[in-house]
Amino acid sequence: MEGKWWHSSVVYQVYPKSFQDSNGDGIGDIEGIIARVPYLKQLGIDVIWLNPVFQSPDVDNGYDISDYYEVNPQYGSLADVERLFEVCRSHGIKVIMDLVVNHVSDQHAWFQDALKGEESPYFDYFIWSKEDTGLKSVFGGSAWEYVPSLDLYYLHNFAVEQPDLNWENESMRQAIYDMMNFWIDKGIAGFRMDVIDLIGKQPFEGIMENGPKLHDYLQEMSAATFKDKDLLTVGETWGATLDNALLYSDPERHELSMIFQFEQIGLDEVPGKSKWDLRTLNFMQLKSVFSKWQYALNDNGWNSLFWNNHDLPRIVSRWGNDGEYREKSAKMLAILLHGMKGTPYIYQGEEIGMTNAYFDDFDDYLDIEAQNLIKERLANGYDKEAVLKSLQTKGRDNARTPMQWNDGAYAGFTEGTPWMKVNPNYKVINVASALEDSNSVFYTYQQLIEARKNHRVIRFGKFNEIDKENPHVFAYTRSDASEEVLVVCNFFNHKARVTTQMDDLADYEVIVHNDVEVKFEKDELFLEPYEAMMLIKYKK
Ligand code: TEU
Ligand code: CA
Repeated sequence: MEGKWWHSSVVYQVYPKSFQDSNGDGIGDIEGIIARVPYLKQLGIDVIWLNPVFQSPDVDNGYDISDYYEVNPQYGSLADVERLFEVCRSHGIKVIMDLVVNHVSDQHAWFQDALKGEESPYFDYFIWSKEDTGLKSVFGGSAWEYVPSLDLYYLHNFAVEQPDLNWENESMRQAIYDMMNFWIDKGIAGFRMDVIDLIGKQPFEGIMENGPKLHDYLQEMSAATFKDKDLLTVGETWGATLDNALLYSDPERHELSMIFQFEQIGLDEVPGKSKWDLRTLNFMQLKSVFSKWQYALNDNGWNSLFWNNHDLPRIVSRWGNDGEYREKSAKMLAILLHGMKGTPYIYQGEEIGMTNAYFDDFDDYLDIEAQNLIKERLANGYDKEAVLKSLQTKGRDNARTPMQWNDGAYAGFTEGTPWMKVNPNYKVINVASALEDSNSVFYTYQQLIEARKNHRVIRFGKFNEIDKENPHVFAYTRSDASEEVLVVCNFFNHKARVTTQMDDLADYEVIVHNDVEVKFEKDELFLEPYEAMMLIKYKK
């Protein structure tokens, strides 16, 4: 396979508000990120995905953009952002930015002008209705907001302050492409495209995801912007299926490099209900979903690999064990994911095994989604404890607590008062102590990134699941003509073993392992709780 640079890259997601404050105002900023570039270099990542830093009233932490061409002063200036690009470049790190074009902020000049009514050239940039058709917002309540002065409703899939853009409007689309080219010209390496599968929406037909013109728009966007620029483009697509994943990422179609699909990450949710309605994760299903995606994109298209982002709870708290086996299970989850084919994404703090926040006061949940949920559920008679439990398990705030750099005040995140509470476990879980301990989760991530660089087979080898029926172990190989990598992961807090297809284990060398020795006897591999390994065999 002919490799593109992003086939060989590992991406690190920086959530600027919570990464590193440099001026004591309690809010992370660009200068703070610049100071931490050497740390990211040490980890070994190739690309930073920067969450939105554009001008914004910050109702949804930057996903409500009021000016695409300006930087939110709380993070710094446009010149600071350009300096960040420069510093990253000098460290061999690329930067991709968030592209939020399903909606803007209600403070954006387009929407403000549109509020004047039909004579505004921007009126048609938005979606208006004479009535509330019953559509629901992702953040709770109706997706229609009434504007008394116009006697009309506008569509907002997310917060009231995030009016949806009307992609049917050609001049709006052109304005978006101009803006994308502005940032491409500044030297960014690509875009992470927020809820991009909503742009083809047909709200009056009740279609939000995967609308009829979605792929036409993406091809048009590509042709107008990044098509010949060798950029990384990754679409956030909650409605992705195997079939449409290939539509997005088949290179012949010139749409996106890859997508984020969420099938495995939703497996602990009751199908058809909300993300708050939980069921026990079925491990066999997790294995089969991972494998299905790996097989489907073995030859064409490309996968992204992730456990976490700023919207998801911390994986070690979710499907690992954030008590006794925190480090062991965090490493296992890393090995399981990073052995697969695709581009891995690491969310800030994941590389040191940061955990959910477990705040027990409603006031510590700052996310608009959380605050809406609290209001809605308490008003509907839910028990306080139950609502708290939901937030502790699935709230987006879990991933958004400040990065834990050291065991000093506020975890070294700020010298002032942090905008959001620091997780109290920072005395134990922090970067400084991870760097001092050669056995820490950090070094497992470092080894996995290094292994991907060193072994073509990890980047491009064919995926094959083995020991499919094993109820405790996820095991697979990756192979090409000259090498074979074997990944074996015990997903549970008890011992397990692998009995099939292991007869030539003596031929393998260890690349990454979260235990001291490989226990192999009489064709059986014995695994300690959460033990995981990545081994390699050189074919003769
Ligand atoms: O997320 C899209 C999205 O649908 C999520 O809001 C998700 O459904 C939600 O987290 C479930 O709780 C993107 C961004 O990643 C998110 O931060 C934004 O809030 C959202 O779009 C709106 O821009
Ligand atoms: Ca700051």
